[in-house]
Amino acid sequence: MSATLVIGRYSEADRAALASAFDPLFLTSPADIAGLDAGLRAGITALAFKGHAPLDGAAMDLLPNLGLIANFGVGYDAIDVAAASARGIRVTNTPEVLNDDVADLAVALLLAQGRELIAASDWARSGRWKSEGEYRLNRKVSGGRAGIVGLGRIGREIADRLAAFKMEIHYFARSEKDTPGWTFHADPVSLARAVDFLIVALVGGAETERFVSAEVIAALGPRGVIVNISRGTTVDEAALLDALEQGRLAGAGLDVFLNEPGIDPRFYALSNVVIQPHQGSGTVETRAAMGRLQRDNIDAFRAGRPLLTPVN
Ligand code: 8YV
Repeated sequence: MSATLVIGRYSEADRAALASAFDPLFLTSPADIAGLDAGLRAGITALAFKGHAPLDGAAMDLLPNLGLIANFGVGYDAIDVAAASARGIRVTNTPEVLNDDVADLAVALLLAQGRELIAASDWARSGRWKSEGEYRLNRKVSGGRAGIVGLGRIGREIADRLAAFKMEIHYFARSEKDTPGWTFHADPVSLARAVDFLIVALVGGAETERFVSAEVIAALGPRGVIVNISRGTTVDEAALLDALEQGRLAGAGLDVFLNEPGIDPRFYALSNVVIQPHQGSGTVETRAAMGRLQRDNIDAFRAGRPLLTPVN
């Protein structure tokens, strides 16, 4: 027997598509695997994974015949890929199909923060526009200096969009790219010093933990704004909160946090932070494409064909 296990919270449409394609077993979190009986566990060869709860070697050991973990998401930092490789388990993700949506949200966060869209909307809705007049002046974004931390697939989409906003484009990446007119910085402190708006588009995981450090935040300075659409781990969140509270940073636009969804309540008290509930890829269209790619990888694995988007 060769069964598929599905872990995570899926939309109705994805759940239905997974059910009709694989007749799988559904669980909410990796912690639930231990509750399955040993016979069921031994029959599982493919796992459709979604979410940010850690999937480690101990969980994999509970599934002795597992051959594939198909992740729903481009970021696979929740999965211990080294542990999977050591057990001969292949891992796939869903790159490319979400680039546009995540880049769109980064631009939206930048504009919402600079133009104070949330507070200005409240001003109109609450009747203050009518009783008190014009909303206060805010901050111009077009023509400013943007720094992209991580010029991968999503970072490049963000940079292309910001170039259309007549922004000066600076970036940090592991190596200089062929991007005429954009300025490469080999170190993030130098990047932060050169710009007003810092947009974080790094991959998650141990290697990039607190990459946007207290030193980077200090280099950005009191006119600086940080936008993060990557992972909460990539920014030193304690340093970010301190700087925002003490006026050493102008503001932030954040789609990702540590300990989602139970984020640090200090964020809620900050009117200069635009908060989004990790919804970068959260459109009907993109989530459908991500689900399709996840299922196509499982189909390929089951048929013995090359995986579409392998990670290891
Ligand atoms: C999540 C994401 O995967 O693709 C990623 O890396 O962060 C998101 O698209 C999605 O929310 C499912 O958990």
